[in-house]
Amino acid sequence: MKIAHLADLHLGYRAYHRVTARGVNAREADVSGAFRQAIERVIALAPDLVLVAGDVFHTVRPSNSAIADAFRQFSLLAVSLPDVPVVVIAGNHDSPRSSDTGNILTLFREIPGVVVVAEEASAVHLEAVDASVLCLPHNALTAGGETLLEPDSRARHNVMMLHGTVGGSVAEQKLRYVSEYGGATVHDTQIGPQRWEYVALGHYHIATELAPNMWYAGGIERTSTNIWLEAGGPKGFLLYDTDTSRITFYPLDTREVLDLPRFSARGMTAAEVDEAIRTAVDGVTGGVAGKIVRQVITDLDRQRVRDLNHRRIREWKAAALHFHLDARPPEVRRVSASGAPLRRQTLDEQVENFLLREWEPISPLIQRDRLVSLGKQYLQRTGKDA
Ligand SMILES: [Mn+2]
Repeated sequence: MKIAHLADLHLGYRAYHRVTARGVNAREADVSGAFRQAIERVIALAPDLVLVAGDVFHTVRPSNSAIADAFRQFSLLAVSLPDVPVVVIAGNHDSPRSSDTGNILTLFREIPGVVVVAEEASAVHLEAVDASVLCLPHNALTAGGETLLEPDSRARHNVMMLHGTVGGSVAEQKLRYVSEYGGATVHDTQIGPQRWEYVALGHYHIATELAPNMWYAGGIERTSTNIWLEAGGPKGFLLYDTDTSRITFYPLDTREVLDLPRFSARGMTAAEVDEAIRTAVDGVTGGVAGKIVRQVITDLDRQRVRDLNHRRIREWKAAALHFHLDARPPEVRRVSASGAPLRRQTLDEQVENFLLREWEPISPLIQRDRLVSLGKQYLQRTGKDA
């Protein structure tokens, strides 16, 4: 049996202020384009089963255009592969906190062949392929109470799909950073990948193997809170063949995101800093036009930021989809982070950690990543020790 495994589509994600010729946010259009490509590839691959491991939408209340887009693509998939079941679970991004809000994903149940599990853990039996898919959407993992994670002995194929963070020593080594907040954690011993033919994971945005038959598919575009951490690798989806235990990653054509190598401006004049930035930008193959680019410069105080060649920086900003010159002043005040003796937090990091981990947004419309970058901008403007 061949299983196509997609996750973290984040349809309706928006960032920056560029719009397409049709007035759509450029990044929303990118994500939509990546999904279109993914569906096209899946149709061409004609797997026996399609799994979507959560975060179909970026928000609990996506825009009408995002909903229409998703409906169109899932319908196309169903029409093109009429005998192939499609199982979708909800992730933390598309699960409302209150169950009476209702989940938009349930709309896709109207499409023949599409099964949606949005709230409770549920084993979906698929006659067509004689498979049982144990589905653990985000809310099933946060609801508390024990869910029995047992394969269905009557089914020929047993697959598990969950949206959350996997705990355990292997996962902790491989998931290099906690990129996604608000997810539930399941320990790998609870899952027991050896008991399943395949375990399809969603939530972590980089395609990652936790066991030969247990993978995060990663997102189809870069929509994490900190996209710079996923700048390097490709985005795409997976195809797992249960007969050969072989996994294949299918990369998608996505917009380039470049985190230029950071450097310290200690002891440099503004002109020298200018020169270093120019060298970095000139070194970008194909130039920065249309790309998402960041240059972090540490130990750069406000005075020298003011003296930079802003005309040229504006040109890069105009050419790129997003060009972020992230000038970080010398760190004067450092505070030890609790529970991490070797790690010292800067004020910037404290603000980031607070806004991302501790603070509860008062409205789902608040985009945490934008709030963090605003917070950092304000810190910088104080010209103090941010
Ligand atoms: Mn996600």
